[in-house]
Amino acid sequence: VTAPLDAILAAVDGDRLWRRLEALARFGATPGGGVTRLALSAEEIAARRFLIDLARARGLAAFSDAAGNLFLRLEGARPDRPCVLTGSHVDSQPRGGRFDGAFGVMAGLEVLEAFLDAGATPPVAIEVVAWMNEEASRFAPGMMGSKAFVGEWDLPAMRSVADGAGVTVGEALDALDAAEPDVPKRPLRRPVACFVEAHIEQGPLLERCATPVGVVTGIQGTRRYRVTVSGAAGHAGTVPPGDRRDAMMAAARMIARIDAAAARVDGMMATCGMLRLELGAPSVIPAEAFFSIDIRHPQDAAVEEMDRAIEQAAAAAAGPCEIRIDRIARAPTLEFPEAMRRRIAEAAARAGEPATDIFSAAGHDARHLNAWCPTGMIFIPCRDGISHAETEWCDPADVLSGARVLAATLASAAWDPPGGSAP
Ligand code: HGY
Ligand code: MN
Ligand code: MN
Repeated sequence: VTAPLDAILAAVDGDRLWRRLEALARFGATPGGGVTRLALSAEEIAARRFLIDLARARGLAAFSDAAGNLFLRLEGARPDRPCVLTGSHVDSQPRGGRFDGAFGVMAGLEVLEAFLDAGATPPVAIEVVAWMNEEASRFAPGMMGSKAFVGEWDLPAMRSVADGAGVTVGEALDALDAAEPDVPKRPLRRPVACFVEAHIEQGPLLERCATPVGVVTGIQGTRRYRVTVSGAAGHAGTVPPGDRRDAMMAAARMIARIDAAAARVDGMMATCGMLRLELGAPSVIPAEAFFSIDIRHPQDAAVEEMDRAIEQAAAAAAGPCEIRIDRIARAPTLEFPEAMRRRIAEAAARAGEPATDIFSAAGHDARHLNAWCPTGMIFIPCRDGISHAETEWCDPADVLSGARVLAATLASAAWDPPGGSAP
């Protein structure tokens, strides 16, 4: 039996999808046209309710799990068989964009509606997931929901992580449960036939080559750190130079060395995006500086070398202060399976959408699913490659192209399921 693909593709409605993306962007909307919808925040809980209502209005089922992942399910002819899974995340960076994550979730929902409109019942269920805390901006490290789903991180450890206000993931998940008493839970580590994540590129390459669809070949490796520099508070004007233990100046020396080390490695991305000072008062010598380091590179050896450079930078910069480096995340460069890349490329051809291979510089939940089941990703362009910013934008025509390739890929996987989950 082959998929009624022409009917499904004809039913993919770009206008409906675009309206849904606009509606989702209202949850946590910022004056600058972006969104602040942090993981497990009131804004994200409201956005999830919007998704659950949309799904139920079409007879789709909504589920969640102990890690706060949300699943919307189109039943298949064989409910007992592992489902085909698609989706991404609806949590955002602070003043982030309205397409990062959201495109993958809304395009997935659009595909389920296209199946319904085409009267196409897939042989196995197709589910759209919104992973909990992909972005790491409130609770670090990110991708908590997908890590917990595949068993890469245990729930008690995850629940103990606190945000800047001292609220733990566990407390936030309990508040989520209270807001979703009508959403049944299913176990983590469920068998899945395959996972396909649609996402904006968050870079400029597809736009530059005027190609609407990217077949993602892999994701570059990364390491994430938190650094605590400890010194001593004091009067900015009276503590003599030889007695000062200025945590900010030591942090600045260390960060300058990290910047110089990264500049020496072609293609190394190093970012210190978060810095908090104690006290943070202009005429008080900072007793503590707390900052993040995010390094990324396609070669694992380069990331390892940068890791050593970070250690050396701390030793050289500390002076009279103490420096503690906490490694909070580490992920090697990965390649998606050739069979999934080929399936997506063939789906693009079947949908009549131009596509090209592209490597992902940004991180995605698909990284963790790739260890669990056959996994692939579909990219669409975003304007000037801008993301993690309020000005993130997409062309509606590309949004439709991406959704059509996703539809063809999910239909192909449902009618001809690839391998299957890790045992
Ligand atoms: O940081 C990342 O790569 C992802 O966008 N959270
Ligand atoms: Mn994302
Ligand atoms: Mn992001």
